Amino acid sequence: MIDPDLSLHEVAAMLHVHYYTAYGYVRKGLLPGWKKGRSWWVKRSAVEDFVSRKAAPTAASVGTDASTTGRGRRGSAEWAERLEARLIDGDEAGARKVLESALGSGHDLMRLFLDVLSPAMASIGARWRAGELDIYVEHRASILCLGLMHQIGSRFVRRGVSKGEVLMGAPTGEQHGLPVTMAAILVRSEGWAVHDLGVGIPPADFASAARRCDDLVAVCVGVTMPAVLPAARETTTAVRGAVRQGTPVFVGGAAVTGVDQARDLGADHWTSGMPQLIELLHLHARRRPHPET
Ligand code: B12
Repeated sequence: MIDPDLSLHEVAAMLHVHYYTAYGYVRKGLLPGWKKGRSWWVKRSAVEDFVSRKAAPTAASVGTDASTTGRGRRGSAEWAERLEARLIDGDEAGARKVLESALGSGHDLMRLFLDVLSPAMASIGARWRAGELDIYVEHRASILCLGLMHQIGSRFVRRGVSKGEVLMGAPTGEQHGLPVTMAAILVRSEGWAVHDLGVGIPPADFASAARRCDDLVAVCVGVTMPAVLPAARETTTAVRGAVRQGTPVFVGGAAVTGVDQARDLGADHWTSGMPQLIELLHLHARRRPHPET
């Protein structure tokens, strides 16, 4: 069946909305589209999907509370369960559909990653540990997640002047790159130029990556495995010797549980989550001297 590409004017006419409303849907990732030259294009099937999602009953229309709409905690948990099932089956198209539908039901990128994708992966990890899932199922789910995070995340990259560079990565011994990449995509979506170095970075290499940045706002070291904490400490020490005084070093991830531990690892800050990290980055971006001075 032919699935034509529609211009944003055609999309706006089809949805009976203003051109800028259609543009907003695409920019917020509610309607999957792509840019060719100076114009945005959307598949007709994507517009039809969007219309059917909008027509689905919502809390307001059926008189239930917000926790059943897909926006509240219970809603997120339901999306996470659906995603988990698709990931376990290795069903990429199905997993993408779940994520697109969760976006359509009101999740922004942050909530999508933190409340839908992350719990789905945590549950897969717990089920692997309990011997319920084979290791290949977990590996396949991780790879699918990484691809989907990049695909969806790329739609949320802020255009315009960058707020500065942020370096992110995980030290030697760490193989959990997905948490760092998730954090990197979320920070990028807020307007920073993020260098995601991935995992297993020796301290000296982390430091030389920091040295090469012209407009560095912060360095973020991610640790998931407690066994990697000593390597994180070596990393913060090496990085500190390479950056301009006052450039903050953050240590975070599942293995770091409090501010005292983060300080002991040589970090300036610990944050309990991504929204707090982004708030602190904003603060530091405002305080830092201009790169030329
Ligand atoms: C996928 C996965 C893997 C994949 C990783 C693939 C990849 N590319 O990342 C592979 C297969 C490689 C793997 C390997 C192992 N894994 Co594993 N893995 C997982 C799993 C299922 C998901 C991890 C994940 O992506 N979570 C989702 C992320 C998004 O959540 P998150 O960690 O909370 O991340 C957020 C924050 O931490 C934050 N963040 C991250 N970095 C930073 C940095 C800063 C500065 C800040 C502020 C925030 C921040 O941002 C993220 C978004 O909010 C977890 C289960 C779980 N409970 O998480 C187990 C889990 C982490 N793995 C575990 C284990 C034991 C292992 C292995 C030892 C298994 C083995 N026997 O070989 C190895 C260790 C490898 C190593 N040395 O690192 C255990 C860890 C237990 C522990 N506490 O020690 C877990 C919890 C599974 C379990 N239930 O036992 N694993």
